[in-house]
Amino acid sequence: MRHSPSEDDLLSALEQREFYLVYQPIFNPDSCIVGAEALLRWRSPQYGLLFPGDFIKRARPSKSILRISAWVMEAVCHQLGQWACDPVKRSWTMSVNIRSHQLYTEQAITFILETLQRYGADPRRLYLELSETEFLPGFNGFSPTHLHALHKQGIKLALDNFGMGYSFLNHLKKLPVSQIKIDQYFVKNLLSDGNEQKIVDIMSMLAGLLKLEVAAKGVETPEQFDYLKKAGFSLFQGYFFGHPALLKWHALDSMESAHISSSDIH
Ligand code: G
Ligand code: MN
Repeated sequence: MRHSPSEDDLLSALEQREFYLVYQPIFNPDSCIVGAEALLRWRSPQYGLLFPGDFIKRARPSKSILRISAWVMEAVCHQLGQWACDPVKRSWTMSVNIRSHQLYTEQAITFILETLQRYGADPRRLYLELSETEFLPGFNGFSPTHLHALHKQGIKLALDNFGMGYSFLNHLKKLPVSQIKIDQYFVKNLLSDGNEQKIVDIMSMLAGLLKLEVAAKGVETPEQFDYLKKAGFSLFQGYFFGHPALLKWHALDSMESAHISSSDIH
């Protein structure tokens, strides 16, 4: 895309209901689905299909970014509430990427808790994925106290893109982390690069010692799955298992009005 969308573009896209979520399934070592990660997409008449990295670039949140983040939280809580009524899906977890700005204020924390409650969604099923690249020294302006408040209510924190950002291992002690999710970069070269294997093994051992779940994303082949399973990984996500896709049962009105076929794959 040649031009970054303006603040007005983003606000108008929200108004026109051009944002939607796709979900990528997450599997356990027995190849059973145990949850999904919600991923934001924007189908813009002007720019085409856009991914979050195309339009959420600025470190400081603008009004539109804050509103989009709130919309995402609302949509995932709605979906989690729907799953709670289904005998199979009620045990699924929902992972969602969040940015540190969603943890700045007490009101932001209250919003997450109230939204879960409003849709009858179980906080224990929600995983907030905070990318390690958000961890500038000093926590990028958010307060760890807020994460502890969410943790008390049962919400889980996953450190996303683990190994790619500021791998301050003391984050694992200072923050109520439940899961580390290693970046797909490490999975990509797993079978051709012995060093990558060692790094993956060490990350899995670290997670085991700290009693954290360890998840891999970007799993594309059965060989990668086998290696990661043997290395002790507990959760798997990637094209080998399923692409991010729309859910047939995703019944938010705004999604339906987007006229996107349920077989659409992204
Ligand atoms: O960082 P984040 O959790 O948002 O990463 C998810 C992104 O990675 C999605 O946008 C998705 O399209 C992409 N993705 C998911 N699975 C795979 C995979 O197996 N291989 C590759 N190359 N990309 C993937
Ligand atoms: Mn993620």
